[in-house]
Amino acid sequence: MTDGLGNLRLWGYDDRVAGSAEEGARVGRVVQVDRGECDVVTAAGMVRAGSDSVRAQAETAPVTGDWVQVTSRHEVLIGRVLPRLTALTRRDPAERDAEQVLAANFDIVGIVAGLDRPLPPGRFERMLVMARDSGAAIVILLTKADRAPDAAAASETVRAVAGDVDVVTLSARRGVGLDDLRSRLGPGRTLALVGASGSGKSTLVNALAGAEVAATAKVRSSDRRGRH
Ligand SMILES: Nc1nc2c(ncn2[C@@H]2O[C@H](COP(=O)(O)OP(=O)(O)OP(=O)(O)O)[C@@H](O)[C@H]2O)c(=O)[nH]1
Ligand SMILES: [Mg+2]
Repeated sequence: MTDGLGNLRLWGYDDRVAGSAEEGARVGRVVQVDRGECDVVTAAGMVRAGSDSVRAQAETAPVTGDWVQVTSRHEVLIGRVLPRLTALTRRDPAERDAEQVLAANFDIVGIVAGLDRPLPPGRFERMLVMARDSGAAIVILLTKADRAPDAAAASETVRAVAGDVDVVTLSARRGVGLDDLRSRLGPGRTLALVGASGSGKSTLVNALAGAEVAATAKVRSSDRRGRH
């Protein structure tokens, strides 16, 4: 931890990232994207970075989770987006063949579904396909077990559809299943959550963090990072 990168390692910086960056480049990880600007965590702390103005249209636009090279002459800019190790993508509904990348470089993707309502037919399978395509490990997270009349039976139904994918039943309210999920994470590992609005993603993030880091309950149309 004497190389000044100790902090970045907690954000997932490792030899694979180091190996894909140019010699001497200042590397950081995009933790949030909004209105064409990004919050990027670097060894020196968090910086607000614009996308490089000379970036060609065809070049990769940064998404949450990307490792990037930043330059700072007059303002901090994102130069190169490093090759993605994993990515959640979906077809752009407007452009039939264009793929939209939602998030990158997570180790695990959690498909979140609330046990307080029936699984949306088709949607669950689509999320499973998206997760399989991402290249990351997958876990199905069944939330709100305290709201299900028979959580065990509901979990069994999901297991039948899920095949070899692990299923964890949780209740953020009662603290059930959190240790199981925590044991799959750890320093430097990144979890991406996908799931319908209201399925309990933000509540889960807050329960894991032990702090109110994500707003819950209200549906926010302007904020769909890493979601589906
Ligand atoms: N009873 C119970 N309610 C829960 C649990 N987890 C989440 N909820 C409730 O479910 C509602 C939606 O939860 P959110 O965490 O905001 O859902 P979200 O998936 O982040 O939704 P969007 O941000 O709209 O995509 C909130 O009212 C939560 O309090 C749980 O384990 N038990
Ligand atoms: Mg939310």
